[in-house]
Amino acid sequence: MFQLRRTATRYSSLLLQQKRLFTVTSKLSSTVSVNVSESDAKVSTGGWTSTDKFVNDMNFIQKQEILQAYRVMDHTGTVLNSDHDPNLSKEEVLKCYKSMLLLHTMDGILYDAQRQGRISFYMTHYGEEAMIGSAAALLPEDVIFGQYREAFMLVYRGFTLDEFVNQCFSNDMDYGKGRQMPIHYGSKKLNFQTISSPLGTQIPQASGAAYALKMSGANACSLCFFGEGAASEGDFHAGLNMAATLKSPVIFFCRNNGFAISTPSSEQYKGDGIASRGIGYGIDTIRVDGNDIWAIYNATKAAREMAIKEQKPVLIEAMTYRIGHHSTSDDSTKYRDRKEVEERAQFDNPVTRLRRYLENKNWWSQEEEDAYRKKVKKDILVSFTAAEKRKKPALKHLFTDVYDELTPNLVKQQDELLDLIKKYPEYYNTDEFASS
Ligand SMILES: Cc1ncc(C[n+]2csc(CCOP(=O)(O)OP(=O)(O)O)c2C)c(N)n1
Repeated sequence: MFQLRRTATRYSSLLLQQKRLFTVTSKLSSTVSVNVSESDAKVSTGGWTSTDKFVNDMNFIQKQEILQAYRVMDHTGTVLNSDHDPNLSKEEVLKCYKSMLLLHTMDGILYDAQRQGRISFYMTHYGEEAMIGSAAALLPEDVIFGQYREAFMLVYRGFTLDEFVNQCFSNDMDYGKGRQMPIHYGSKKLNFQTISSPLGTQIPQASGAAYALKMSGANACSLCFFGEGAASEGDFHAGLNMAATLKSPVIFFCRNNGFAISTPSSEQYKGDGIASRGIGYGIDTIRVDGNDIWAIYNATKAAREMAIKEQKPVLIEAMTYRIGHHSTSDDSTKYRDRKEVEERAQFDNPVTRLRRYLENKNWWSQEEEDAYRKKVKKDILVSFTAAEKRKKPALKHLFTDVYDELTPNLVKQQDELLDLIKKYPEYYNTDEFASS
């Protein structure tokens, strides 16, 4: 009892300190507008004192009905309720469709390149191309935190083919200086935080970034992508709770594609997917048809508005299906029926849906499709060939960038490496590395 009371006192004093901190921050800088309202900083115990909150019946709750997914366009490309058609211009719709085709073509070439041993790893986006709707609904100042299957965002924001392939080849033009596996893209210019391999790390980071945006008074949000598998990580819960309690403008975007490598979602969770968890954390939540670009577009646009205007997090769960293997290190025929995959690819394909939408409007033809596919394939191969010929990053970058200046132990390690290379040139050919 005594212990409990002490913890409660400590918790309230922490909250009070937090409240004081907000006040101090606002007093310190008159130029920084702090969007934390007085009521945000108020201590609340949940108000479990009034008798109408208590009952004499003992009920264990098991929620039966599932949250339905919002859909705008069916698999024939027909908009079900015209009020929900975002009515983007021909140019805007074509930008989305062409981005899908480019991504699809790049995935094919880079996947094969890994099979030929020319790059070390790759991940495709097959089946998840409709996610591009989220890119179209955001503004460039919104900060993106990806998991790894989100190259669509970069394609849409204008990451060049050279930038994609230089990263996948880990050559001297790779922004990460060859320190990460392929597909770990990042772009400061495009507000796309660099991908990191351990699942879930990006989730609390996105909450933190959103809180920083809130504190600086920016008119922007952060958006965090993750898979339903990554939502089993502890970081997911920490990130959501932090954003909910600190009322931070972040869109949590779950790509629920049914699998976490070989683990089907039926073995990943027993509850109603990831959406139910958003509700549990007091976060406004929507489930959408993840193969419907317009459902994703509308939901993301509305979520962005809510997140920024009302300064709070929003969760979107997009229900889709991973058509490709998890990565080049996976063979999905070992754990799922090939026929099921073929059926999904044929009958509920996000690219075909948008293509039909375009055809219904007479905005696209087979000739244009053939010509565009041919052009992007050629462009990708030109970038690919150039990237493959470039040197690897300079060896010194094994040691740089962790500290501002190399520490004495790193200098020692670097000297040892250089001595070794000098002593055994037949084993350490440095010709393929850039000199600086
Ligand atoms: C902390 C951690 N555990 C395990 C892994 C290995 N791993 C990489 S991807 C992956 C599956 C993730 O599935 P999901 O989040 O559903 O995303 P999807 O690949 O389906 O897009 C696993 C287990 C990892 N990278 N990090």
